[in-house]
Amino acid sequence: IRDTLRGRLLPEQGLINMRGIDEYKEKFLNANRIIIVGCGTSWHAGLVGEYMIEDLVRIPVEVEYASEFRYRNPLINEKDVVIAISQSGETADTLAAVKLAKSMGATIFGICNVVGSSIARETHAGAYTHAGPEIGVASTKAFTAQITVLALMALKLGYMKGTLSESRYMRLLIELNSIPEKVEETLKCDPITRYLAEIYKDSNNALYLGRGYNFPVALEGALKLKEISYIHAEGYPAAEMKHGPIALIDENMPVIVIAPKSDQYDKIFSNVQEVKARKGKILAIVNHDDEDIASIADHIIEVPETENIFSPIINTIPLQLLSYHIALLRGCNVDQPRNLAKSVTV
Ligand code: F1P
Repeated sequence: IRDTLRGRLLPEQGLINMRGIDEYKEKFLNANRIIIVGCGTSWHAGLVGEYMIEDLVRIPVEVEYASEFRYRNPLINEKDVVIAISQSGETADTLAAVKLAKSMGATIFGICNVVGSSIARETHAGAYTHAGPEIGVASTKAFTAQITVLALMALKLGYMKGTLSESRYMRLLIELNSIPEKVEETLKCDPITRYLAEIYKDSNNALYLGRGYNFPVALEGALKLKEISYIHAEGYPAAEMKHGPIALIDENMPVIVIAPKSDQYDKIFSNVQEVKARKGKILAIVNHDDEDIASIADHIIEVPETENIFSPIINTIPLQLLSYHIALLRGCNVDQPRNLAKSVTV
């Protein structure tokens, strides 16, 4: 995250330095809509981006799996801006989606990690994540870096468009600058996740719940568990639980709830109560001073509080660590999970 922010975030001067945005400023500010495409983890980052951009910039955003977008004959024109997200920059579906949107006149902005990769070369402009090489197949630090780039973009565009007040802009800028320290603090939860992995390692299923900015985090937490531990897991918006998944809850169903302080805290507290009433086993990700959810959850992992829009960066970390420790305890190869390739180029 420090490398992603370096040279881009200058809070003392109230500036965000992103050349790719400056060069295509008119295209972004006059866009009819922004379409974000990506696969897997990168698609989850795109969902967080949707919430950020619609919240701060007030431009409609759609997020699509590149693998669907490329085949479904989408309607695109020159007033659309497409943001393509890919760690490797080589994912075949994302590359094909970019080429299709470009041929229909859209402006393409890339968020890639690998400099000079195929997707980066097809874009009009972009921002590298600078997350360093991802050693394992499953995308981890690339995810938090992608969200960080999306946060920088949303802040900069919101400020330029006037949809974000100067005071909120400055407050968010200062908070974003403190995220690297908060990430370091969050990493101290490693021993507790190791301990919890022992408890949860023999589960056959898991349900991840979050609301708002932390709904995509629930999806990503579930994907990490599937990818490296081979445990079936599903991510769901907590409010959707009552429309189906609640039927699955009993004493054998671990439910991982992402529940930082936010304006939706009371609502997620009642979701936790609903799970508790059905004897689900609850592991909650909460802020340090949490009382309500902490008092009824079976286990908690405490993380530092931050602005709601940056909370996915923090809350993803304990979920990644949990999957990592569970995978190790189950004897899985965390760097090279079965059936997965680093970049899916076919
Ligand atoms: C997309 C992705 C990863 C996943 C796995 C397969 O890659 O789905 O999110 O962890 O490695 O590929 P990318 O387009 O972000 O490189």
